[in-house]
Amino acid sequence: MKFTTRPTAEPFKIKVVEPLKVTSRQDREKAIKEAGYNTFLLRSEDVFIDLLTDSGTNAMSDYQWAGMMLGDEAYAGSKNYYYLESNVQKFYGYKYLVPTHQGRGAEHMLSQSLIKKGQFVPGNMYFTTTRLHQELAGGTFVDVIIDEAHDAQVAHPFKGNVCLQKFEDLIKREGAANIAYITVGATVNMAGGQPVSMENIKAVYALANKHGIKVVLDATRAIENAYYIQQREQGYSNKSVAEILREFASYSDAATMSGKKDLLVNIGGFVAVNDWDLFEELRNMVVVYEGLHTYGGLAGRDMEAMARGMEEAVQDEYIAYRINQVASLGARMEHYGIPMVKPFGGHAIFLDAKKFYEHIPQTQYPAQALAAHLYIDSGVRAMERGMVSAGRNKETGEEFAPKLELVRLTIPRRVYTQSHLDLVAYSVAELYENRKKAKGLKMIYEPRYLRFFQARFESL
Ligand code: PLI
Repeated sequence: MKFTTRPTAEPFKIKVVEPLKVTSRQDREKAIKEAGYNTFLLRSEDVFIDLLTDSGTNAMSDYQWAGMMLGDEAYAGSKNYYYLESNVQKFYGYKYLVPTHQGRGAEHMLSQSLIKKGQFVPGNMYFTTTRLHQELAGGTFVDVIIDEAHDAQVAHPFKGNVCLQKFEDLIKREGAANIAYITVGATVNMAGGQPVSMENIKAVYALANKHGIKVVLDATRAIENAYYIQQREQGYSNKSVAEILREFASYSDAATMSGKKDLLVNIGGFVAVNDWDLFEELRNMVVVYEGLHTYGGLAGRDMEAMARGMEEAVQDEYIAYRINQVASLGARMEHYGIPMVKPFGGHAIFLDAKKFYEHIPQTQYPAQALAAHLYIDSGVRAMERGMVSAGRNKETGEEFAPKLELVRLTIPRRVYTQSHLDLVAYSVAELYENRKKAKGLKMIYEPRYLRFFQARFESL
């Protein structure tokens, strides 16, 4: 094969390897049946290429592993906490830091601190754990993302943007006092990893400020978002990702963070704020739910690894490689005409299961079925992001039928090589060729919360 463009190589080399178990199709058919056709219930051992999530599945560098040996495991005042705090101030610009065991620990405390029963919480599309914590605190989530985000095919450079009109209408309808805060997720996971523009977050911040409403950034993948701004938004092509990130975060009052994504670690998160009173409230709460305010459920070594991961994640060469590796998987599958969310997202390629399995009605969970079939074909583990993930309306008990019925092929950072991703593309293309024979699923067990994690199915 002749190259038509200059290949980009990984800006690192491999020092330690983890062998993978090779299984037969028969083994995999048995394993997925035992797992109730839910990829969350598979044993990791039985998975060949694990694209379930990019959360906590990243490979750490030698610099981060060296930092692990410098863990100061004091109960109080660990030096790793102070280092993490100084890096959060340097790279994100927030004044105060409360570490948490992971992102949902931060969401829990922030929701409980800021939401009064009956208030509304607008956001640019829901995320599962974020919305659940808002609801558990007595709030009601309102989706204020632009309409384009709900259409898998429409092209838009910043498909994660907040629709200012929807936000303003909500303020008019319910009154600013009934709005707890607005969350801006960057990039937007459930929309396919789509970014938010600088212009948009700036405008959201101005409108929110005018009405005395706080802006909370879900900074989980904000570094990946910053790369898109550098590549796509006028006036930013000469700025570094680090500079863009700092400006982006400046248009918010607080952030929740799952360090398990952008920050290249296996565990960790935090909530960061600018307001002293809110910090006081969070510091009181963290000792009840997570641990002392200088460790928040993390070991000192975990805080060190996260602080060091932050330094690596904002490097322009690294982030360009990261986003381009994901895009190259999408480009490969495009040759086979596979229906996908476009433009390609930052952390994952999302297969459009409604289009892929046109003959399977949404009530038979085509995305859940496609994820199971992909595992059977090649041992690739993906995640359903459709009707099963959307859950039920908490008032009526009816199942939500989201417009987007997707399978997410999520790429862990610095873990898989190009040949791994070639195999993924090949396997998806095979399933697409034989799609007419595929059958849907029936749910036979449904847990009360976040049902996608533990629900069980049978093949129809
Ligand atoms: O998994 P946590 O608790 O560290 O983080 C929760 C969380 C918050 N916000 C966003 C945008 C997420 O993507 C997120 C977790 N995402 C997971 C686990 C994922 O697989 O995408």
